[in-house]
Amino acid sequence: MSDLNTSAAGPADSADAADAAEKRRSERQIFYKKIDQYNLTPLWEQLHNLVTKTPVSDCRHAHWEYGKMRAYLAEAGDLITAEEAIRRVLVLENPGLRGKAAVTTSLYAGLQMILPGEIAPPHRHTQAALRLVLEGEGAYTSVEGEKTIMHRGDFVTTPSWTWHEHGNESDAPMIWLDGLDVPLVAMLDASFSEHAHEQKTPSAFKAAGDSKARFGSNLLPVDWVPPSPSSPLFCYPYKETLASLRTIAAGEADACHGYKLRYANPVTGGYPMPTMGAYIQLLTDGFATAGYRCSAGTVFAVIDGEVTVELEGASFTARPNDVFVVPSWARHWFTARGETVLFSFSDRPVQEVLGLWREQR
Ligand code: 1HN
Repeated sequence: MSDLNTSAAGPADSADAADAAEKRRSERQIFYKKIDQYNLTPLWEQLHNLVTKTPVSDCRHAHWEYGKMRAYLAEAGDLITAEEAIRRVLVLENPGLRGKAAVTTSLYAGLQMILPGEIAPPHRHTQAALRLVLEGEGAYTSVEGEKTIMHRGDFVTTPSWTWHEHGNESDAPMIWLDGLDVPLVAMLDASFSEHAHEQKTPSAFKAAGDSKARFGSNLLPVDWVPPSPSSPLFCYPYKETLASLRTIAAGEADACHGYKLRYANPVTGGYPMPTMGAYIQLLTDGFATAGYRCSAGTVFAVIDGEVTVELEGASFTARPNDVFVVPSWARHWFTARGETVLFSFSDRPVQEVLGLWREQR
């Protein structure tokens, strides 16, 4: 009897307990308000949001169809010149991150168009850029004074703090996907930039193909010491990439990736740039991948073929030049129709050097 009396609260007791809890809550709220004026806040109210069991992100899966983006870019071409715009780009904003110029939490993506005869003036910035050429033939990007003529599917890099400009001497529009580490650099408060007119010594002219000759042909300049963690090779031609994929496709496919390669810095074997990894993968007709997820939110672009993507309870089919996003830790499945080639990029190099990157097959 006495046991029952002490352990089971009667109606009066529970009302007292509720009053006490309410009093506690309101005392805490008063306390929080008081310390707030002094720029202090209690960790215990948000610890569970800060240290989650698995990644929790505002980044959502997303899919942009090329036909729609292409039509809007054409309209933009009537509204503004490349010179006026500096860069005529439509930013692909993640629907969960609107207003932040972010395609994933750490990365930026945009579709850039340069019309015949236009130039996009030289500048440099601490943000690193990559390009995947989607449409057109023969326009150029110049990096550190070296021109690269671009073809569809080519992967072109503009490492941090390298001078770069674009020009279109062909007779058709040139369109490419830009990937930059803009949100990451913003998070680190490390944005610096310069325009060519502010520069006293313009970068020296180099012959087209200079970097491929020096670094991309199983040769290196004698006494070469990498001056930066970025690849000295600026262009990875699709013609060669596709030949590699088709050659390895004679072997066994990886259950989650099909035939997947990463673009490499030929000097170090590392990533082309320290903040962004870039990848190319081939899925044979009808290939269905096993479920896969990793902690690096990833932007994909379809180069050839067609892929049906299942993730987060949704499903969509991406066709050539479409762009889509797989958020961090979102398990996804791909099914290919026709020989399908997917380009992708992510912040995996950053996560790896910080010891953060995880995957689950
Ligand atoms: C940039 O420099 C380019 O050089 C494209 O083509 C997009 C987005 C944000 C910041 C710099 C380019 C950019 C960018």
